[in-house]
Amino acid sequence: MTISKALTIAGSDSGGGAGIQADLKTFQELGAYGMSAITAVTAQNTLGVHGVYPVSIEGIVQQIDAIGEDLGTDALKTGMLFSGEVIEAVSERIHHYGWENIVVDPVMIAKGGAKLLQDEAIRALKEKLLPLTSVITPNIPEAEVLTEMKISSLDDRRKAAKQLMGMGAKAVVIKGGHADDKEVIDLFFDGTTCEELMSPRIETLHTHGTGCTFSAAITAQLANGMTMRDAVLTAKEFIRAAIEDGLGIGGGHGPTNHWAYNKRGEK
Ligand code: PXL
Repeated sequence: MTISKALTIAGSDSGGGAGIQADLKTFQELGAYGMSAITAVTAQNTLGVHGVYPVSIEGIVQQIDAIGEDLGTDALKTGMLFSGEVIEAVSERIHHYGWENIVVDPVMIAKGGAKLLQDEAIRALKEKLLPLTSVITPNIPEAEVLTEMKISSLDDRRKAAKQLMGMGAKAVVIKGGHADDKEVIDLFFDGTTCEELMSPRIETLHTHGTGCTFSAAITAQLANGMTMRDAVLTAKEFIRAAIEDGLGIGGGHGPTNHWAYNKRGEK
């Protein structure tokens, strides 16, 4: 049996709904062996981010090297990278190991407004990480920051996706959750086809970690050998089930249900 391996380079969420914790749970559910390099520790629950403790560059690089020199990986995702310095170091290591299937979730701010990426880091993200990226998965506010354009219409989203491809990403998913369309329209663009992927909008407060979970599901399925389009389609089903069957825990923005996708398959 060959084991699919997936690595997440991201922040820790003590509340377990987002970050490294969401990624590893998602990898496990989709049958990929999960590994992590932690970039920052957050003290966090469903009510908000109470503290951010960055890991040193040396500490981050050493975690990545520990994996690169022994286990290797079939796919990886980046989440909270926090600073330009971290982005430069992580990009350099990805290049060094020649890793493929690079999923970039350009995490910028947490739901409560806490900054998970410093402003100066945007340039490093565009110049160093985007050229290595297999797929980038911004929401609309993140896509606006990266492209420096206001995104209102669906046509704006198409233009933004093309611009992100022009910066080096091989595929783009602009997530439609933040738009006010009746249905959620995620735009998938891989350089040849530009597709609108629709799903029903689910009214809930419990969406903490949805971006992390979605990009982790893509990563796991790329590690499993799926094509990009199929990986994105599975990730949509995974996150839909996880939101629909929410856990209802915590007093604020609660986590999604990482078991839901597989539990449905068992019925
Ligand atoms: O969902 C973005 C995100 C990513 N990574 C960490 C987080 C959050 C949101 O709160 O805490 C560690």
